[in-house]
Amino acid sequence: MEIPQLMSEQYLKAKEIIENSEDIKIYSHIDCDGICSGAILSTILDRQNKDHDIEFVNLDVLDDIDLDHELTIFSDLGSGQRIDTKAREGQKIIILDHHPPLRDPDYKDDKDYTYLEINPIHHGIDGSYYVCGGGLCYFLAKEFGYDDLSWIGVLSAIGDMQNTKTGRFEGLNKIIQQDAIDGGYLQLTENDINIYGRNTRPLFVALSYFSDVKLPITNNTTETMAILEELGIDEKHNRKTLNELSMDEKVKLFQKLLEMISKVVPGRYVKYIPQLIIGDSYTFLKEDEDSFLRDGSEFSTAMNACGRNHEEKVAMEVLKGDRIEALDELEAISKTHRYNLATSITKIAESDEANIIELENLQYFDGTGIKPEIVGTVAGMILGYCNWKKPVIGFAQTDEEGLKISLRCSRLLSYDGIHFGHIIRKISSEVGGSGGGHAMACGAYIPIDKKDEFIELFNQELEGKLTN
Ligand SMILES: [Mn+2]
Repeated sequence: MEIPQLMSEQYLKAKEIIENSEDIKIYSHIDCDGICSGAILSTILDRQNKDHDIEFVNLDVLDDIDLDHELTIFSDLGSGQRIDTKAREGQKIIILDHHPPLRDPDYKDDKDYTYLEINPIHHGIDGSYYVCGGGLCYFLAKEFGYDDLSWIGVLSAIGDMQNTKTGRFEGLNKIIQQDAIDGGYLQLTENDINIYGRNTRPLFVALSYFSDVKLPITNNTTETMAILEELGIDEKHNRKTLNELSMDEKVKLFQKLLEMISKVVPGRYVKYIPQLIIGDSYTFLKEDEDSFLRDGSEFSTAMNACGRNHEEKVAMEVLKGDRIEALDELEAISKTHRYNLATSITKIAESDEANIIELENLQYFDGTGIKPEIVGTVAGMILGYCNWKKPVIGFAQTDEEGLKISLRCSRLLSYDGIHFGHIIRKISSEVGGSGGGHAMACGAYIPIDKKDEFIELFNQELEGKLTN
């Protein structure tokens, strides 16, 4: 795939607009993709000696937003929000977003302000798998000649889970990946074993988090140690990381996982098993050998940890090159984040109370006391304690009236064709809320008194769609 001609022209135009503006504001999203987008844009503006202000925001603050600057740039958001209602004559707006757009491509035509929206969907390119916010910003950087930012584009796509369908990048993401490889920033290992924590977690710990299917090793480190011993990949007394395995050892581990998973999944899922174990892995070559920044997944997790704790700027400074102060802060934030997650998991899944309620087609837990920002991550980790054949839904109160909902499920369900992001959008709007997201990780906000109704409707909606 190449960048469509019309899109290239848009990038040229975006560059011109930036070059001719002095007073610039950036709004970007609070997740890894949004933070990467902000870091790329901010770097472009720094290098162009443009004063600018950047703010990382939730989607809900954007509707009817006041525009106070000559140029406002929205990245990884904006397409789906009414950011234009207060635009004044002569102002300029650039949107770099990959989410479903509210406005048509010809929207700009009769406006008395400059409006430029670069969205792959306008060009027939799927924004879930072929390019995300950070990638769109990278192509702008490339227009300025800043190819060295390609690795941030790759990181954004990892964070945005653009590779979940096939385990590798496709479409415009592939161009970004190639730029990063050519520039010496990225090492791509194709068809690697794909288990989180390759650089920093001992393998016996990393394996115990396997939760797409409930295996004997799931949440059971005694069992993972036994298996590593059986496979003879244990000579460092269980301190070896995935990264340190030889090819031969990886093959053995792959076969073992394949065998274990095959035993427990129904026939229709068998063809998806290799995808659960194997995928491309990404190593950032400019990072220190033993740093968690070296592995793409671990780096993106740290970015998300900052987003969930309202410390996006720390994350951005790390991306922009501060590996001293900002990196220290990033480590501290990640540590606190991990502690908060562990405490939440203990409370919900490891206590004697029945905190996880299982219905016919879903299971849910009440996340009272859990920060709404982390309830999704918690739901993902709870999955290992639940029935993997159904999604897990967590609820956390946002204020007196609002409830945040987060859903996570086994990748197998999404490979099988279920898109929970679409389902949650539908059901949440039926009860007066809003939501959306990915096939296997999504969320919504609903009025607090609609919780029971939401659960009931969701459960009904899934009737007949899951294998039991
Ligand atoms: Mn995004």
